[in-house]
Amino acid sequence: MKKTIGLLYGGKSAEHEVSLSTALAVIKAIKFEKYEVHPIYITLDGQWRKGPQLTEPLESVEQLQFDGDQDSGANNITKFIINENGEQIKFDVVFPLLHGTNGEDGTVQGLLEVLNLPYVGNGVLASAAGMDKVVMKQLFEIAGLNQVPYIHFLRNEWVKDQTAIIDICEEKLVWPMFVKPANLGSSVGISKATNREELTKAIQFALKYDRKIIVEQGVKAREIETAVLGYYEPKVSVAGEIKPNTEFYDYESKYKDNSTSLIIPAEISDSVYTTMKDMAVRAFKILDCSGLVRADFFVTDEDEVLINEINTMPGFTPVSMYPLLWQKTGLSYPDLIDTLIELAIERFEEKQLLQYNKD
Ligand code: G1L
Repeated sequence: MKKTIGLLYGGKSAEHEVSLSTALAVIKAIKFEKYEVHPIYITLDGQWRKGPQLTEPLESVEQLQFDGDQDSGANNITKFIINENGEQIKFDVVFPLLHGTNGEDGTVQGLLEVLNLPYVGNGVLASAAGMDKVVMKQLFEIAGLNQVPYIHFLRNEWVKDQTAIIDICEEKLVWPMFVKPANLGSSVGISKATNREELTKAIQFALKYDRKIIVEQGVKAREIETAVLGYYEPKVSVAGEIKPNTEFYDYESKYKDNSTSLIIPAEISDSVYTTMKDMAVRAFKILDCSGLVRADFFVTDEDEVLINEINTMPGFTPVSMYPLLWQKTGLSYPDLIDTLIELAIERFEEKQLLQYNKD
C-alpha cells in the first residue's frame, strides 16, 4: 500500500517563495512508487487550496499555486483533509514546509497535533523554542554549550532607558556587536554596530521587527554547520562550511545572491568535529527536537567551537546545506525524505500509546 503524504506549503510569510520551491523540490524527488502526494497550498493572504492528488512530479512552482474555487471559503482549514467526495483523507504523514502565519513557529505543528495527524520534523515546543533566539540561548546555557556572549531586552526597557541598555552592552560585550530581533527565522532586521551611535541605530532598526532584541558579541570565526537526523538517537552528518562573500551572512546573500559558497566536508580537525557532533546532539536534545535540525557553529582560529543556533526548519532543496550534508554523508535526497517520513510515523505511533487520563 502506498502511503498518503500531504505537502503543506506557501503561507502568509516572507518565505512564501522559498516554501514553494521547497515543495517543488520534494515533489520532484519523492518516490512516487511508495507515496501518493496531496499538495495543499496556502496563499499569501492565507487561503487554503487543496490541489489534485499527484502520481508524478510537477515541473514548475506555477503548477503548485492552485486557483481558488468559488465555494472555497477562505481560511477553511478543514477543507484540506477532505477529498472530492467529502470523505476525510487519511494522511499517513504531512510535511509542514512553511513557517507559521506571522513567522512564529510551532503554530502549524500545533494545528497538525489538534487534527491528530502525523507530521515530519519538529513538534510544537522545539519549533517555537527554535524561533526565539533568546529562549534557545537560555536552553543552550542550561545544556552547558559554549556560545557567544549576549544580552537581551524588551522594547519597553529600551523606551524607558536607552542609555542604561547601551551601558550594559558596553559593560558585558566587546565591539563589534550584532543586533538581532529575537523572533525571526531569516536574517531581516540584523545589523552590526562598532560604537554606541551605531548600536542605538541598530537597536531601533531591529525593534521594527520584534519587541524582543538580542545583542551578541561579534566573533571572528568560520561558520560551520552540521545536519542532525533522528529521534531518540539522532545521527550527525559531516560538517560543511559557509563562506560568505559579503560582510556578513544577511537576508540577501542567504536567499537571493550566489554570494556564499558551501564547502562540504568542511576542513576542520577531528577534535573540532567530535566536539561539534557532541554539541549538535546536546542542542537537539535540550530543545526536545525530533526529525531534523541544522546546527550552526562558529569555529575560531584557535579552534574554539561555539554554537550559534539551531534551525528546526532548515533550507530543504537539494542545493541547501541540510540535504547536501546528508548527501555527502551517504544519504541521498530521496532517501532523506523516506527517513523523515519513517521518523514521523515512529513518533506518532509512540504518541498514540500515551495515556491521557488517570487510571
Ligand atoms: F518537513 C521537514 F522536513 F520537517 C521540514 C519542514 C520545513 C524541513 C524543512 C523545512 N523548511 C521550510 O519549510 C522552509 C525553509 C521552506 C521554511 Cl519556509
